[in-house]
Amino acid sequence: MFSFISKKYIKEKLKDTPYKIAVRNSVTSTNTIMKEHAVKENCEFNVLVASKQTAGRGRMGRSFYSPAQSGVYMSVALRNEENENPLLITTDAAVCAARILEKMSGKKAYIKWVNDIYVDGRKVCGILTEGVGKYAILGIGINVLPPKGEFPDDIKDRAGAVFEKKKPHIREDVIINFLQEFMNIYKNRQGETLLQEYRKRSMIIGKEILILGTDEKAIALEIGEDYSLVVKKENGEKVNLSSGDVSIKI
Ligand code: BT5
Repeated sequence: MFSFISKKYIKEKLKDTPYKIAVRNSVTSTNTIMKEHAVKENCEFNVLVASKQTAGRGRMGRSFYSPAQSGVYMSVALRNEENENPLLITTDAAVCAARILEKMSGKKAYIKWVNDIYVDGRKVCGILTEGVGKYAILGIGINVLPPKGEFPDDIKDRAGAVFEKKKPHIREDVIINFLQEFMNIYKNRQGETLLQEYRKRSMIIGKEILILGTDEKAIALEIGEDYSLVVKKENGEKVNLSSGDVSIKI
């Protein structure tokens, strides 16, 4: 039976939080809509959740497949603190998503630098943080359940879902757990502790990678203090890759 994400269920469980939650059945992109709001009004801790996106976005103009009855697509508006690196929102959210998905599914969740979560060797979640004026819009898409049919051809070899079978309110519980855990992390910035966990969950350290754009091969050595990826190129040169200008293929 077709079902949309229940706003009532989420609101009851998230009563005593600063979040202001809106739930829609279908939108173009929760990030795009939240960005439009953020230029016009005060929207700290506004959350927009959608059961489906028709124009879900990834980084660098890529798209994020967002079918109904399968995933959770949401955006959270946060203050863009001047003295803080917005990348930390992405990395905090990655640790948070990995924690809750692992807890809920019992399966180990890894982070693929810098913004993807992998379970059973497949990408189950992507994160896109975008700055707009005073706000940073944290967008997160999670493949909670397998899509009807299959994933599209271009991603079917690497996309996966966290759970195999439907359970009542599973998507709502993912949303609730993520938002609760994220607020906890956000309010008690755990700096070093989160970096340690990010490093521990990182799945590309020691592996050969391909730096997209340049097509150079390199070995991923470590996650730096600033969440850059330290790699050793084939010519022996060590470089720090920043998240903005590269993608990595394993
Ligand atoms: C991301 O970008 O993975 C960030 C995705 C963020 C999506 C959320 S949903 C709510 C909010 N509103 C939005 O419009 N976006 C955010 P990137 O690292 O660039 O990865 C994109 C690539 O992942 C694509 O080019 C595909 O190869 C692959 N991909 C697309 N859809 C996928 C899916 N559902 N599951 C796994 N991989 C996918």
